[in-house]
Amino acid sequence: MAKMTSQDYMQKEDKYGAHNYHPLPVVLERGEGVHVWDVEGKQYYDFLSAYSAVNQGHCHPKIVGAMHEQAQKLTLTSRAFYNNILGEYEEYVTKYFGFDKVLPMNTGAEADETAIKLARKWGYMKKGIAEDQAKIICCNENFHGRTITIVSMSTDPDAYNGFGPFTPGFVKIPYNDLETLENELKDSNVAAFLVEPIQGEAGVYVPEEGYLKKASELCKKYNVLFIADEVQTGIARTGKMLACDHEGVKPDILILGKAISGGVFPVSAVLANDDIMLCIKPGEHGSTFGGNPIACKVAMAALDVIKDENLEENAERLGKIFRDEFNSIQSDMIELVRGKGLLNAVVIKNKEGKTAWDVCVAMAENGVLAKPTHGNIIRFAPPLVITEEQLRDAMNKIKEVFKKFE
Ligand code: IF1
Repeated sequence: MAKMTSQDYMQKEDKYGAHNYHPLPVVLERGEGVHVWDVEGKQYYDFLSAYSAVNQGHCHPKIVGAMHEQAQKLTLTSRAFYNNILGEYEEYVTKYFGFDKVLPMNTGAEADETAIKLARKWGYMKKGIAEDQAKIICCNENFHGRTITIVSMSTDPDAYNGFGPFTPGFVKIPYNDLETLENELKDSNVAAFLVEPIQGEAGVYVPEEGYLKKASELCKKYNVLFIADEVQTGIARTGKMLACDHEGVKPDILILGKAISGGVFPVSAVLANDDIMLCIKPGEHGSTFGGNPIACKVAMAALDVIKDENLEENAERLGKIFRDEFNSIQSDMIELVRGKGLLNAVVIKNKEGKTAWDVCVAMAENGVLAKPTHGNIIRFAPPLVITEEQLRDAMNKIKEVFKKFE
């Protein structure tokens, strides 16, 4: 049988798969480190990292090895019984991030949902909020996942249109606006403030210096939990282990996902101290796969790699080079570059009908993969294992593309 082409693969997905995505016309077959290859053998730099899940690079041998080894012993017990891996992981990850306890889940959305349930429980049991009256403050242009409760917080019509009715109890305020936050915090029914330290999906919106610190102080002042969704910004992506670390902020509840497993397996986690975490009692929350032995082994290996390979420092240093190099590109399509560490975005100005999508298609042809968000913003997030030489090589390919559009 003739070898299938990219076109064949795309047609098969179109015929048999739900149309809930509009991918770039690239069919990938293999990944290693910062590179991926398509079915025709073309090599690309991956500058999306599966939306910051592959921070440790594709198919990292230590992480894949951990999965392979555990998969041959015990894959899943459910939480109906104990196993010899979960406790080891729980101790490892709570000490790694400095919290009393962890509630293990699988996807980022599940972790956000867990954090919302935990905050409400704490509101009723510890803050004395009247039953079913708990409110959670969230930010305009947020992205926390795709469940009905989470899109009930969304201000993006594409995320919520046609999915109502919505979960009540969310108060939406502008991001990076401390005055509005304080006004809303005065409502004694507010249990928590849920925020992304940098808004990823919205287009890598970095708040003003001191925003997170001040917001967490205001939450303390009004006895409201500060919840950091670090699913995308965490695990060294912004040049520190957590984006909150840039301001020395310790969230009351920390949400992790994506790169906590290096993109090898679905792993997410909610971390908190006992006074919050113990508000959920046996039988009140759970997940079939949450905290399964493979997930635990994979996550410990993935978190080891972050420290072993100094990926925080690498992200910090190379992120600066990336932004400097991008700012040196002379192109009237480049409106601005913003980001922290290796989570960056470029705002594109359309030119003669050419859009961010066209730039991404041209970059793919030139061997660099990235994808636009919200139409005119291109996010650039390579694996944190990228070397300076590879970064500069990729930048040269990107510069060639912008020169073509001149
Ligand atoms: C898609 C976006 C990024 C997240 C934050 C929770 C979640 C995400 C801060 C939920 C997930 C993913 C979802 C994926 C694309 C990607 C994405 F464009 F959708 F928003 F990264 F910016 N909190 N983000 O960024 O985690 O349930 O997906 O494991 O839905 O297309 P999840």
